[in-house]
Amino acid sequence: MQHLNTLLCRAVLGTLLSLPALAADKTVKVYNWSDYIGEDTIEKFEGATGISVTYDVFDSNEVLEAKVLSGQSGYDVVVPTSDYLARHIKAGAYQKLDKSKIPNWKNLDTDLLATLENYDPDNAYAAPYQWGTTGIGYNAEKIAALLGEDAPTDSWALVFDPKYASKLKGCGISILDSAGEVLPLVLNYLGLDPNSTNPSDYEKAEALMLSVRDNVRYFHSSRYITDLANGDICVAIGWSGDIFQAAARAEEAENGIEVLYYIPKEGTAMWADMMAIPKDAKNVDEAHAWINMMLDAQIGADITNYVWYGSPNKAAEAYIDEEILSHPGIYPPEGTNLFTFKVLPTKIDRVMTRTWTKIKSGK
Ligand code: SPD
Repeated sequence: MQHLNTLLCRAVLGTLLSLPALAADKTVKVYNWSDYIGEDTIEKFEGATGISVTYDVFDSNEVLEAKVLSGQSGYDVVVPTSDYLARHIKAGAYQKLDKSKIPNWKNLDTDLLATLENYDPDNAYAAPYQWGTTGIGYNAEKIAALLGEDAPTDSWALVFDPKYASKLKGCGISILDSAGEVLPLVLNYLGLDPNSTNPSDYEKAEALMLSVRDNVRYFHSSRYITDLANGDICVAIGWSGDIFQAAARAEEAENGIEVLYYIPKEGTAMWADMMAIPKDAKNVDEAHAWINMMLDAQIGADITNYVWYGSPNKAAEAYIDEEILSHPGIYPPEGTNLFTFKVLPTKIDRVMTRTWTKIKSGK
């Protein structure tokens, strides 16, 4: 009898001990941009769903694309920008969303969804996550000290004109490390089509970039947040929310550095990053649960309130800080000079990649 009791106790204990293990069996693997989620978003998702999250980050579409197009991404949810998403859809890299598992879809801004149909007809494969612009972040005091009243802090000339860039070499200029992000901005600055399919336009962009190349401290797509905040660089071509995060970090550090962001008057890119489920996803229900939770009004607002990017979530606006909703750098006013990225022919992609390699190597 004693023996039987011991066995029963062990069995009950064994079952109890294995319960958390069972809960932890539900998992979702998410691959998102760095510095792009609320402080406690993952924790809240895990608490509400019992699904544990593996969360990895990247800082360029090119890096994400290599994984997704390999067909073995290893992730359940990834977040490409809309133009890359379109390419991936054509390559058959994603599965269609089951919207019956995303009741929060109703929270999305229908005008934005209509625009995004240019990349993903019927919004069949992806849900918008956040959107933003590409612009210039700068250290107000250093730029004023080096360029005085001449500082063109409303123009790409601050970086793309050697007259100014050469004076900023010492304090540090950084540029996003991506052909697809930067070459359209250069073409647009030159008065050319930012989505040009003419190879000779890329030669012009290359010539301009080589004329300022020596003044660029580095090409990188995430390091500039910390470096702007610390004063290790003074100008960055970067993404809106990242620059605002740099400004917030400097403010928190009380280091006397004021980081500002502007959308250059010549115009810039506006883009949206999209949540999609790769073909090789192993946890498809959990991926839908993740997407649904990101589209919750409060969670969506928490993300925007933390990362300072625009929200695609209309219902979230009730919870987004007024300072953000009325910020022209985050929600650009009507009439701001903005363009979107188009999907370019593969031949032009190759031209862009070659051009970028030459620019970076300085030859
Ligand atoms: N740190 C988050 C940055 C998100 C940037 N997405 C950019 C896409 C631009 N085409």
